Amino acid sequence: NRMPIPQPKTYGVLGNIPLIDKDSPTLSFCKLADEYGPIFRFEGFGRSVLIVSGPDLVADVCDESRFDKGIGHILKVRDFAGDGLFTSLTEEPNWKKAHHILMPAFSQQAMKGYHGMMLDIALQLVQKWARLNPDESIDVPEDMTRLTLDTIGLCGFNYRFNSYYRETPNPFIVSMVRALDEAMHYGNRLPIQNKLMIKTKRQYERDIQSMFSVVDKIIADRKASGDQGETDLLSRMLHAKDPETGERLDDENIRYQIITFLIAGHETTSGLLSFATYFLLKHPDALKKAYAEVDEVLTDPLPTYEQVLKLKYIRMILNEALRLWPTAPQFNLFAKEDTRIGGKYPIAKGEGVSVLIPQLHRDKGVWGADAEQFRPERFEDPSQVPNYAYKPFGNGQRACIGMQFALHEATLVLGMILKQFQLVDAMNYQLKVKQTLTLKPDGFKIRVQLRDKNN
Ligand code: MNH
Repeated sequence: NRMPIPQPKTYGVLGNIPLIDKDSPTLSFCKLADEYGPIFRFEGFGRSVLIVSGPDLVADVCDESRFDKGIGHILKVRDFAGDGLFTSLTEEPNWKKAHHILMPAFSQQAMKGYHGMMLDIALQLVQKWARLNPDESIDVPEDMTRLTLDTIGLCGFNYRFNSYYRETPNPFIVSMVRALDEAMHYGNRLPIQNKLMIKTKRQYERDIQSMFSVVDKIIADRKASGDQGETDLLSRMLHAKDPETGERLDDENIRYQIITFLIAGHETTSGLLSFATYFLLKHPDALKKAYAEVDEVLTDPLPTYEQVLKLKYIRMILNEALRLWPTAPQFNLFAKEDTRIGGKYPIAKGEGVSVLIPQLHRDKGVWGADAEQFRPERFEDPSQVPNYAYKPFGNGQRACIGMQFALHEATLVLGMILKQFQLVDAMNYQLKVKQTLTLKPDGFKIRVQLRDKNN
């Protein structure tokens, strides 16, 4: 039972590329999956990848004995994230070393240590919103990005981006976003096009140098301060030894990890908070339950670590938002050997696979006929969640290290927002999803009113 793998129509040397909207590749892949099914071949510029979204096929490629993380699609990001956790192959020595050293710093237990710093930044958001005039609206993704960036800056290396005191992003972030954008577009151009884009190339190199100098200074300053504590990620990276090799991370690798946390840690979580807010605005029943929960649990002026853990319904809302709009919507693998996916689709050693998460998360066979509906109750009973068809944080040993961090931060801030504000859909927002590296609701604005006034 060897099955041929379908492939959409090709356009000469361009292969399947013309079928993809450059500004939202993942949604284009989802449309193709509707037409071509749970697995199809996609070709562009001489490369070929299997786009997989059927639950049984995804479960099979998640077998880590036959498949491992691929980085072909993010190779250019290594120009500035080097062999940091996100952009390294599993076999590179620094992956395992950093994985061992950093896992404890991202455990649920470790969140206790970050809670106060997360609260510091969340208060800045809540206070900003509380001081708006009634006719002023909030750009939700922008304010959520301020929050997540400032949070990882403070918890990561005791650095304040102070995004709530700026209209435009910090110069470091401007460089980072521009370099990321260039790294993502680079691979979709012909080599000759890339050669001709001299200005873009110079800007890219300048951006990378300026990121390096900011981060290297943070590391040098910390070393000079003689700190021995383990309050943030940076001090852990400077002092902790890998139990397996007895070695510490070197300064260059620490630089790459810091840049990695900034990239991986802020857009995804801000997208999650933005989508969750969007869904609450459009689902009054869920919003009502969420209000009831925060009123019952958040009884002190400031939420405690333990209270955040009790916000079960808020967590369910976040889980369901990540089901419908997983903000890191694809992850890539390669076959470690010649094998068959799901026992029938042949794949050669070294060939690439991309898991199309939004399509997997909306499979009606697994999630039911109402798979397209926002219904947090799906996550009420953890034993009823089909985990093999729910992969918002990736898979296995290469899954997201920041999951607890993101969920604690997001639960805390969503709880604090709901405790204080009534959300107002002043523009009757119609969802438009925008993709950079991650997904976000584009142009999403709301207004808020203090709840006390209305109760
Ligand atoms: Mn995160 C890997 C999603 C928040 C740091 N993250 C991944 C992967 C997914 C993912 C999917 C797997 C990628 C792959 O296989 O190529 N991450 C998310 C989502 C959120 C998120 C949806 C928020 C919501 N991630 C965070 C935060 C941090 C972080 C917050 C750090 C503070 N993520 C990482 C790192 C990796 C990763 C580091 C790479 C881990 C590894 O391979 O060892």
